Amino acid sequence: MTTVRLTTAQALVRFLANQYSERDGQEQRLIPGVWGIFGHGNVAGIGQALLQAAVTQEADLPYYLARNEQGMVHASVAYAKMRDRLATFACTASTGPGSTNMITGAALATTNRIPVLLLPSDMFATRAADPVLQQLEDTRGGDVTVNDAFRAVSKYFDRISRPEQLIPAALAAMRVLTDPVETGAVTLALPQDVQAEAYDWPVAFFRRRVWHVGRPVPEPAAVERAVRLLRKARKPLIVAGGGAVYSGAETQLRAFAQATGIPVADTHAGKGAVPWDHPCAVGGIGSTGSYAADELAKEADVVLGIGTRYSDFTTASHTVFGNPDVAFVNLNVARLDAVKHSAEPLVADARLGIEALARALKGWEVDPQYRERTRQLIGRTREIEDACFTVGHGPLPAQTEILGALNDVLGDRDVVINAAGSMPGDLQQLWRARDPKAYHVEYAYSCMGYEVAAGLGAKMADPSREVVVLVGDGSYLMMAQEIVTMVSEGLKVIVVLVQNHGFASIGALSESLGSQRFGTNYRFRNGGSGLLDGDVLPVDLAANASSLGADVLHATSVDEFRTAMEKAKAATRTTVVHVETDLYGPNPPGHGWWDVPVSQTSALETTRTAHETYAAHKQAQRHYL
Ligand SMILES: Cc1ncc(C[n+]2csc(CCOP(=O)(O)OP(=O)(O)O)c2C)c(N)n1
Ligand SMILES: [Mg+2]
Repeated sequence: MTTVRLTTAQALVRFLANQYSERDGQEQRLIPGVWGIFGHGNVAGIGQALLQAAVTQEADLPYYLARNEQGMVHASVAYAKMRDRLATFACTASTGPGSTNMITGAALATTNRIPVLLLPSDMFATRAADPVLQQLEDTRGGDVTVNDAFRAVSKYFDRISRPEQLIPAALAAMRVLTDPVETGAVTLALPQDVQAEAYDWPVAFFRRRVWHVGRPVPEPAAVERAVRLLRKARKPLIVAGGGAVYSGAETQLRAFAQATGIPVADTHAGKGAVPWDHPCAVGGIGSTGSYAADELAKEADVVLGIGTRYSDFTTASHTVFGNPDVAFVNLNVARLDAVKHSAEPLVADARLGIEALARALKGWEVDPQYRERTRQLIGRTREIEDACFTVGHGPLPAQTEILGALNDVLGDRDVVINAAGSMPGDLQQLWRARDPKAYHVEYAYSCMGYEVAAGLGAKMADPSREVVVLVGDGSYLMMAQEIVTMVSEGLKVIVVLVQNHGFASIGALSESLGSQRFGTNYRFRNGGSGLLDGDVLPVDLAANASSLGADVLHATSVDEFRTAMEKAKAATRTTVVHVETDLYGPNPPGHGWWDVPVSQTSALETTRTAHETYAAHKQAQRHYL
């Protein structure tokens, strides 16, 4: 056996540089680079290996320096989302805090089912110098380290305590990353001494490997059962989720909807699979759904879920599907999702599943009255949307007006990114996407701080697109530092920073739940009340963005915002458009409910009233059995 002597870290770098994914005959690098922040634990291990690769060109694995470890995981996830999960980055971090900073990113990746390879550094395998700086000394056992916290949020976890363990672990990691059912965060914890340890590696470990990303075919009997149910439907409704996008099923879905007349509602991850102005497109569904989608969901007798995990926002906490006899057909590559709501499961790739259904349903379509009903509901929905875009609110504009203007000025291929706050709900109802990559809202983990870092990753994934990060002041304050990385990498992203001095989202939620917006405003503590309801803080986030190296434009009205956006589009550098909006809305009208429990007993009148409302809503909640 031919071997080559390398450290564990050098071997990992060489291995990663030779991994490819392939789907539909198209190959691409599975791990095109490594994000990292060095400290003890990786500086002389993976760090040395990446340097050696760059200097000797023995492996092609570029290194990117992030500013926050959580940020680099978000950037990698955004990259992978843009690439339909066929490529992602590896992320290396130093021992202790550097590594545990990646845990939130890991949870986000796994919750969203998006691949990312994490390489936290770990304590000495030899334990020669224990306890080292940043080491957890656990009385329960000498092998417990902070990296064990990754286990709960990783789809595969391994600790490489001997060099040769890397061989099966690295292969297992690639298997999980490229499996559409299993994918998520994959963690290989790397003890710092093992990273630097030399071993004679079989050369075959480093051969070019192509990981085929499959399109599982539906079982004919399952198609038959699904079609039997669909043929009986008088009021069917499609719920298109992320699976429809990752599978690249948009052409098939559009044609299927057109042919059958089944209206298509979408989740955050599925928006854009069908363009907003398609005659069957009824918009977002659920807690923050559109009027048309939520009305159709109330009546639907058969729901065809395509690539959706039916989160509580999609089902309005199990209330949106109101027909007592509603039945489900779930086309999903994951059996976990396919069987949800007692569905007739169709376990398959979304594209192949839709093609099979289309063949079996050829010639079948909904009644003309149902098409007409859909058309009318869409008409009413347009009026609601247009009213949100033109409320003429003052003196500060309403957020919905800003979103309307943004939608106007952006092109079909431009990507809008968001994750947390009041904007995901508004976007779910109002955003008009034509392209499956144009709407990039992370709403499985809804993680504040995702937005700016994700903008970086999305731009790297497709530099030909304009990437627009929409971020609230709260989210910006949690993590804006990857602006520095955009600047250092010469990447142009537009950041629309929506300043409303607090949490519009949680403030409104708190109020609706009888908790009076407690603790949700960014204000001074009031000497009188002792609450955080004093004056607005003298915070200048525009100056902050400028200090990080971005160009900054200000807007205080919708017209100024349009002008600023035109300038930002014409710019070649990362540009932050700072716009002030009204914390108190108005927001789009709500059509769906969200289950957030209210205190059953309270000394406060507001809470007691809210609990009555809560109890009434709770009545509508059901299991779909
Ligand atoms: C990391 C993280 N912490 C807390 C939350 C809970 N949360 C959801 S939205 C929100 C406030 C967001 O504020 P901002 O970004 O200003 O958006 P706005 O609500 O004002 O639109 C909070 C605290 C979260 N989603 N993520
Ligand atoms: Mg805010």
